[in-house]
Amino acid sequence: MKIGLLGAGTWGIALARMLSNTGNDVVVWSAIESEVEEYSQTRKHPNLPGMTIPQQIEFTVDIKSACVDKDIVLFAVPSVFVRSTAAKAAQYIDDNQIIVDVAKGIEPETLLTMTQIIEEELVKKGKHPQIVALSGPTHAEEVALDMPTTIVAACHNLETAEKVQDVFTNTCMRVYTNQDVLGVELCGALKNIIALAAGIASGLGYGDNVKAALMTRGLAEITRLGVAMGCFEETFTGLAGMGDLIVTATSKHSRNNKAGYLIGSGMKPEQAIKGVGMVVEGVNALPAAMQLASKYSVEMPIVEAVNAVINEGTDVKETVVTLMQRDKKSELPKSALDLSFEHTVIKNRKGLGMKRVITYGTFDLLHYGHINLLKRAKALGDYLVVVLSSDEFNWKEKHKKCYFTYEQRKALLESIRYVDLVIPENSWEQKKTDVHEYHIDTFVMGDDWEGKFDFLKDEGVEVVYLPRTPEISTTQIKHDLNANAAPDECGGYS
Ligand code: C2G
Repeated sequence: MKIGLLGAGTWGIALARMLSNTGNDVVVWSAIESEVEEYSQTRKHPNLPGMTIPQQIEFTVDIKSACVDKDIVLFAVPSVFVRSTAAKAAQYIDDNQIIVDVAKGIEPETLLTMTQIIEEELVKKGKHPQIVALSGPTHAEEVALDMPTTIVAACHNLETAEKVQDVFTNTCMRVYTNQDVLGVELCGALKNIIALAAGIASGLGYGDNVKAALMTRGLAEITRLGVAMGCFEETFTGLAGMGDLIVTATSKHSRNNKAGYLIGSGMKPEQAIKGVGMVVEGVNALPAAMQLASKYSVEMPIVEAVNAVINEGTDVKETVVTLMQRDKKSELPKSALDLSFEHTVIKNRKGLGMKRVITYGTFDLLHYGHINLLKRAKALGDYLVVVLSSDEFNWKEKHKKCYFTYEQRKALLESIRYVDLVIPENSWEQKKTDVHEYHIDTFVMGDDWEGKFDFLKDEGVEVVYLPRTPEISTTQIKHDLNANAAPDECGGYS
């Protein structure tokens, strides 16, 4: 394979060496002329002392010669240079190439991941090649010494992910594929922040207990955000998530861990970053992480604590104490019963590529108008989630007094074979997170709501309004019930 590698940083050079040693033609581009001259002459990289750069690797400052006529163009520049590098390279890239990105981060101004930025810049020049995110527990220092390593090749197109898997797999590197690109990239970007936190804790003199707590709870908050953004939970317990977090938060090689340690030891953040002498991606990822947490209303206490220390000058010790004293939390976001039910139903059937539909309503005095709506909604997919208005929501927000309680209405709905899951509707706003949390493809409502929920299209959801069933409504039934009800002997109503 002919491979153009953009960026002569530690990770880029370690990968270039690996790819060259496994028989690929590798050209490395760098914007820094002095780097190109030094590396091509000395065949040494300052951060990889135990490694020699193969003679076969060509170095250049001409980005065209690193892109044209290549099978793969690999972005290995720091996250902050991905957009400018993609803008430079776009004119030389064509659609039948595979673009691979190993940079990890999220752009604060746009909240885009690295592959999304590259795609945006290539589309500006009318280019639409397949793009793969390559991410996992991979210290360059260990890859440079041919130590066994695993990594994830993430692409929406499985065939493309498998092609990259073939090119990067060798006796030292084992590659797994994953189609949840956003999940993989989110892990890669946000785990650096948790690594900063772990380093800060060590710098404060705390031990492994706190480090383990930060890693476990840190992964939990990254997972919560990812699921809210429509990613698969499994991605976060995989190599790109837990795997990468472990190496980054515990390893002496980790720049984020090192920078955190210096800060925890009392150094100012800017001094600590200078002290590490390399890019500390966790610091770059903070603004975006804070914005995403607020956009998707996900609590991320560890990210917030690190942000307070790095960007708001809060006292480190005080921050850790606050973090450890947070209100008591259950480790399970939902009751164990709900979780196991969802897992058995959603997870088992998700693998069948099932389409998930959601609808919302009061469904009081369940009648054939409701049933007809539910039947048509289910026909649009394989799994129907009914979000049932709670008694409080009905009263406060819809000024409806229900004939049946929430539990009674829920029991009736669960007896209908079209309905797969019934969950409570407690607010108008929850739709935006529900559609991600339940991996919804289609939102359905009667056309009396025509247009009211079109904003869900921005969440990647199909919005469908179905014609109401005429001549039947809960209001009408209530009215008839009262009008025709015969008072029984004690004056009550049956
Ligand atoms: N419906 C219908 N035909 C009827 C009556 C109702 O198609 N004759 C549909 C409504 O359009 C709605 C669903 O059945 O999509 C549930 O109706 P309601 O219980 O009246 O729900 P509503 O009060 O509209 O609550 O956040 C959205 C709200 O919870 C919707």
